[in-house]
Amino acid sequence: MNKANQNDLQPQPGDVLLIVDVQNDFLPGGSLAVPRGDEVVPVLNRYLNIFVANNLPVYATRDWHPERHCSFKAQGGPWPPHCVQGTRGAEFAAALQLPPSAVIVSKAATVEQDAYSGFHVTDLDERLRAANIRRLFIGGLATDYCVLSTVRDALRLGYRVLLLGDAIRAVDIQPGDGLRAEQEMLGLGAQRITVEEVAA
Ligand code: VGL
Ligand code: ZN
Repeated sequence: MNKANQNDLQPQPGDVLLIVDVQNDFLPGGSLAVPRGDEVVPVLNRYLNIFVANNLPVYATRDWHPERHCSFKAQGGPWPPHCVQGTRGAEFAAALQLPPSAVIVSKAATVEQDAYSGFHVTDLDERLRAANIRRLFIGGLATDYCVLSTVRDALRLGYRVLLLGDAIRAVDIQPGDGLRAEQEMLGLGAQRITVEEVAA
């Protein structure tokens, strides 16, 4: 890779780190565990260190459901109860080193409304625009649901997306769902990166 391209991967003003749904219920032992979901945490901590050291903003989305949310099986939805507001399962992974300045974006927070994308019925786009953000470094859980939806919306809204290929994991209800999601995101214009390229 040439030097110009490499420099381009260094986080700079206009960039944010957007961490998607790294919550206990999506980790091993949680009610909607993503296989090897815990593996994203130490890698995200490395991205976090880089962003914090450079005084760059960090955003974190969270699935934030009321009890009896429409996406739960008892209500006819596809999922076991997960990320219920105020429960331990809805908390961010304890080992995730979010800075105090991190902006928390809650989604799917009413019974009748589900949202995989961090942009869906939130003020995320408004806030990013107000802060002159043009480029999003996106990682977290799960590749084939909330990461995919968030990346689709980000690209549609005109942001550049750097997909943290080493800091995402998939539910993979059908084998290959995660890989297909990744292919779709790259096809739509996201660029896959790893922390070594950013730290270089
Ligand atoms: C998610 C399933 C249900 C996610 C959220 O964060 O990817 N997946 N709710
Ligand atoms: Zn959910």
